[in-house]
Amino acid sequence: MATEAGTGQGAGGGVDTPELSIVIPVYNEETILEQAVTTLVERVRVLGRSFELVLAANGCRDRTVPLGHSLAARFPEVRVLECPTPNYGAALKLGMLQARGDIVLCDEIDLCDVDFYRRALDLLDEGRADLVVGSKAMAGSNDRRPALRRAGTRVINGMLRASLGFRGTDTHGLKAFRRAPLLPVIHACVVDKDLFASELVIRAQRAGVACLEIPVSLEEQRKPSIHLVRRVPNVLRNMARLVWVIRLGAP
Ligand SMILES: Nc1nc2c(ncn2[C@@H]2O[C@H](COP(=O)(O)OP(=O)(O)O)[C@@H](O)[C@H]2O)c(=O)[nH]1
Ligand SMILES: [Mg+2]
Repeated sequence: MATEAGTGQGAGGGVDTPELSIVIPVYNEETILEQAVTTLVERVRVLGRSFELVLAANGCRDRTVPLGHSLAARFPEVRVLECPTPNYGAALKLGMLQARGDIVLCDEIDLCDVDFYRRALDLLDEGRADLVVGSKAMAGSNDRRPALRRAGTRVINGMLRASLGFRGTDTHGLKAFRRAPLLPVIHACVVDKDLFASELVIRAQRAGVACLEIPVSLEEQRKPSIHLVRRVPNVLRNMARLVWVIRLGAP
């Protein structure tokens, strides 16, 4: 069962229905959490839109959760959600479902890419898309992560294209969407961990949601919390499950 802590006075700088919900799953991030959140809140305030920052933590064994609570006490925009077991996809899904903004921005604590928010918000405002995906692999992107991780992105997305008819270059990481049209898509998703984000984008495309990819630049501040190789068995298992439920229409 998930629990929540915030300031008790509502999010979005004091409003209960902020325009934007920024959702960030966090796992054992005590070393960068405070600096990342402080800088992000300052930079998003400049956008001039009410917002909440939802930190979706689960299974943390370090001081991430108490630090999150002290940040929620300092900044009225910050909310902390907690679940017991480490699971990136489950945390992201919970954060999306608990989000109150008309627009949801999904980010990662080692990225905090406000430039992506700006560009994606323009596209959503102009009605050019209901889902904007930040791509690390399309023309114009600048992915400065190590070569193995860049290759991993290309392999996984190649497999998603071949096995699930994905049309695009990336499904993981930065996203912005209108909450209302995406809610049924989020509810339809069945896999968790790394592949939840991919399932969401693929189901959105299949449901006819207007999706757009835009290039992003990124450089990580630290290594990923779970090593790439340790993620592979779960990714393959969930990919097979997605082929089963999406392609073959199994229950
Ligand atoms: N709640 C939660 N967040 C996670 C988990 N694993 C990673 N994250 C968060 O997801 C984001 C991306 O994780 P990262 O380790 O950088 O992996 P990357 O996406 O491959 O770069 C960060 O904000 C992490 O704190 C998890 O098991 N649970
Ligand atoms: Mg990362």
